[in-house]
Amino acid sequence: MSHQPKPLSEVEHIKTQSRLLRGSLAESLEDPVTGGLATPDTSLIKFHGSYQQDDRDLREERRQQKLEPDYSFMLRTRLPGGVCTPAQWLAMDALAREHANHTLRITTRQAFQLHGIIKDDLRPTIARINEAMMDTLAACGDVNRNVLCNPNPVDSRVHETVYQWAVRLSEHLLPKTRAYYEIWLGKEKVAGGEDEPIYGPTYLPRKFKAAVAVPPLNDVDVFAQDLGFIAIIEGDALVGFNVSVGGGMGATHGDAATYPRLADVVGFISPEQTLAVAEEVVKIHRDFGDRTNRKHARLKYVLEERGVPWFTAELEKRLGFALQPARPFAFEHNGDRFGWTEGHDGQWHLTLHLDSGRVADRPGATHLTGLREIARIHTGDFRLTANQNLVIAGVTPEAREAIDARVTAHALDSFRSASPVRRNALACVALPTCGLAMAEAERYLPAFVGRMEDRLRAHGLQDANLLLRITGCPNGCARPYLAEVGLVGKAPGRYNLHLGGDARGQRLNRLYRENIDEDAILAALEPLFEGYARERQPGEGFGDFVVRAGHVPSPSAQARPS
Ligand code: SRM
Ligand code: SF4
Repeated sequence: MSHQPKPLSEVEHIKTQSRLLRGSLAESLEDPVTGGLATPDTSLIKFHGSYQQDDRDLREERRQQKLEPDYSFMLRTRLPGGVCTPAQWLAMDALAREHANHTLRITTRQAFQLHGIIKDDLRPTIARINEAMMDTLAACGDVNRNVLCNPNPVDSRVHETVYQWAVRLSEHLLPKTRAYYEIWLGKEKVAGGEDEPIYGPTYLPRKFKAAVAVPPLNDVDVFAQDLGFIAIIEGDALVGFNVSVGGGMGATHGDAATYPRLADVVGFISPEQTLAVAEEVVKIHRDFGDRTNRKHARLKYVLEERGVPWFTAELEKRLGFALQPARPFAFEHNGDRFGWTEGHDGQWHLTLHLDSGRVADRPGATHLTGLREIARIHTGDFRLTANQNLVIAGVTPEAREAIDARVTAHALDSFRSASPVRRNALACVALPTCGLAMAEAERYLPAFVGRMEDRLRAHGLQDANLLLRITGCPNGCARPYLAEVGLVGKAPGRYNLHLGGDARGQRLNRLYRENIDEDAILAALEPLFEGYARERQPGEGFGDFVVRAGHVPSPSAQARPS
């Protein structure tokens, strides 16, 4: 019997025929008959940093009225390491008010998202982002995404060096097609000769994510990434990076062939080898990733199925040199450090907490206005954190008072009063914009945290530094499988409860209860909080406790897939 090769997934054909990401995007944008795009262009626009969405709160009503869905577009910036200037902040703020839904969203990959842009406003919005010296190219799509970097250059000058590597990585792995500049910025069409030397004409089988971490902080959750660079610092100098590969969070309910996976550390490299290593890891994904099934196409499945020794040998063959043995490193935490911290040069940095990274003006909490006012007087920069928070960085001692006054006036000071569980919590966007959401996340987080705080307080655990992450579906955009308590949306009002992450981003949690509502979640947590209050060891986190006490299996007993 002849063995039939599996057919390529639909998106592979769209990429092949797209003429390096052009498709009929230009025509779709001009089409006055619909607020949406032609179907193939909805895949291609992702590579340009945008998603076509519709307001899911209005979907049923519009269907009944026989109207097309209320189409609008989400736009995501590429912002390596999440660093932007006050002028860039002001540009994003103006676009949020003029063309989007009057909010800015700081994402779990240190980028800005705008929501609710209508089709006709896409071009002017993208043009202004580019005028502000940012872009949206490769913010989504089957390419290397925004490169994460530890955002807080407080400890030493080495952080600046490391950040520069994140920028270089992002630039090196950018698609080379001119399509972005033609379609959005009106640049002249290129007649032939264009090439994608790293990606080739069909790009990657799936998205690819890279991060640079600086121990002891793992705020970028480096083991959730396809490719990680863990800075090894001796004295005050960057001597190189440990390289990690094959992490990822996404899974599909009920499909055991999909699962979250922690990256493996495969070796150590010197700084000047960084770009070559990144390029070859990307090319291994390009050549070996599964192009027949998008749910099975991430690099993590190549690692899992072919094995780490195979991967390392393939990488070294392509590089023409061997990786050195990995150097020792230790992570202490994957959260942010809130409040004011003093940097090596006498400058100050203020980390603010923002609920799910949403910057909006709400009654009594005028965050959008407050940050606009701060951006107008700030002379340093802003750093978006991978935990959806914001650092006002590089503040002179004299300027602190003026910043503090605005922080207080606009109720941006929840980092002072909020409980640790609220400050650390993450929630993905979910409803109403995310087309894949099965349950609420961002809109649900404040109420759920409130009920959890009540239960923690009842057990004297109000100061517990517990890490909660909620997502509206199993794709894992808030990295819920690394949380001590993870809620993963299953259906409206119902979640899978995962327990046992370690607050250092080094242990996956486990499914503890399936498809339960809020009351059942709190009931399941109640005896665990009680046991934690009674039996915890000094300094022991909740995730470590539930593993030690045997409520979830220890990692050595974990079988994959979960
Ligand atoms: Fe995500 C898809 C939002 C970080 C794994 N993600 C989506 C989409 C675009 C939904 C869609 O495909 O239609 C969501 C848009 C919602 C909206 O309305 O804005 C979305 N993802 C987000 C953001 C905004 C969540 C947030 O609250 O911050 C994050 C944007 C990051 C950025 O700036 O680039 C975001 N997504 C992540 C992360 C975390 C990370 O990268 O560290 C993950 C898990 C890590 C990983 O990739 O394994 C993640 N997103 C996914 C997946 C699952 C991919 C997979 O391997 O199966 C999807 C679904 C997909 O790609 O088909 C997805
Ligand atoms: Fe949407 Fe699911 Fe990602 Fe949440 S985790 S933003 S619901 S894709």
